[in-house]
Amino acid sequence: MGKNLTVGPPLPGRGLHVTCLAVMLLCGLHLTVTLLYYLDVHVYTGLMVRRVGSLLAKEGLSIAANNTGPSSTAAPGRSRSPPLRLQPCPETSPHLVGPLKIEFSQLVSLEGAKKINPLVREGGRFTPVECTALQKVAIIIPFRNRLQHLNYWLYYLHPILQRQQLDYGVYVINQHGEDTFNRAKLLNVGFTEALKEYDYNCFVFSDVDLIPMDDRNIYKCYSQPRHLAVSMDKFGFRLPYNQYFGGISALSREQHEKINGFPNDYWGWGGEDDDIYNRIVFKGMSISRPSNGIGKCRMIRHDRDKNNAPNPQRFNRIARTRQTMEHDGLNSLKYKVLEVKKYPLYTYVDVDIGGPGRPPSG
Ligand code: UDH
Ligand code: NGS
Repeated sequence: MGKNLTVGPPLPGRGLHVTCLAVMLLCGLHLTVTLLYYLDVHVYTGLMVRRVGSLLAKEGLSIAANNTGPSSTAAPGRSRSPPLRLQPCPETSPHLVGPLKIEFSQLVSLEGAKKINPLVREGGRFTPVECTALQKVAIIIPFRNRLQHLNYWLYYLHPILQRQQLDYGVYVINQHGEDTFNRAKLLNVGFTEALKEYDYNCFVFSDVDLIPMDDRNIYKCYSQPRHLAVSMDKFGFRLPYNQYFGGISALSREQHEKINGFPNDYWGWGGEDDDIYNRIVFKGMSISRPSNGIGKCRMIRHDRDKNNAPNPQRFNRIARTRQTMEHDGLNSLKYKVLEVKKYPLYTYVDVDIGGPGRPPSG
């Protein structure tokens, strides 16, 4: 009898049993891995959202309403790359506060601007951690000798741009030397240099002395080129004329390339923005604008700059945009970068763009 007591069933049955056991083991393993993965992503995302949410609620939003940025030095998400499964940010950011109090009675230091923007990374980069930004925006500022204006700009704009949930970078393009200023060429340089660093798909071109008075004026791109400085204090909060495209504008990479960028040949003050307007219209596009209320901006008052006298050729030039735009623009842009420096709140590009009748060095 004892001899007949076998441990398992006869051979064919035992084979089946082993297969069943193996399948069950595999299923168990699969379940465990799925569970671990699920827990990791969700616990981590949850933590991040809660951390950022409380940061924004506690510090960012309340202080932002007073026109400053978050004051905590904690920087969620910096030590670890963002989780893989972030949702796209909503069309309208929940952090916007609307009208803002903008004033220039007290001087602002770079240190002050830095302190209130602890989440901005070196070079003036920011990426929301709670969602995937809808656009990658390079903000390009033409610049020379306006440091105090730049401090105000950084102080006011960084908190606004963060509340707008943009993946953005700030590029200050400094015209080296004393030649006549050339705003539009500097903007072309900014477009080209920013693209060397990151796959930006939207470009906001802003004068250094213009601050929006409402954070619903979003620094992003639309299906048509966007004009943002529609209602400036110096013009009595109205457009000076219908075709006005100066101050702050936004073009997607495609829109900018479609018009061959901006003209390189407007030396001195005036007309380059009208040329850009012409280019847009000649390529069959139109201008999109926020409402007058949302598009309110303040300009920092200043005297006329040195080496930026009104350009006597500007009227002749804007009369010929249709012809010149084909060969003057991104396809003829020549310059020499002398230095790229990463500051905490912006990337500084010092550039030789030449002068009227003088090609760039090198
Ligand atoms: N810019 C500089 N440095 C200069 C000249 C211009 O940084 O020397 C930049 C700056 O970003 C400025 C932008 O280029 O905001 C446009 O400059 P602009 O001179 O064309 O326009 P803005 O409206 O001044 O600043 C116009 C002349 C103001 C005369 C005022 C007399 N009360
Ligand atoms: C127009 C200029 C634009 C300039 C606008 C506002 O006359 O370049 O005034 O200037 N066009 C020409 O001169 C052809 S502002 O008052 O901001 O200095 O942007």
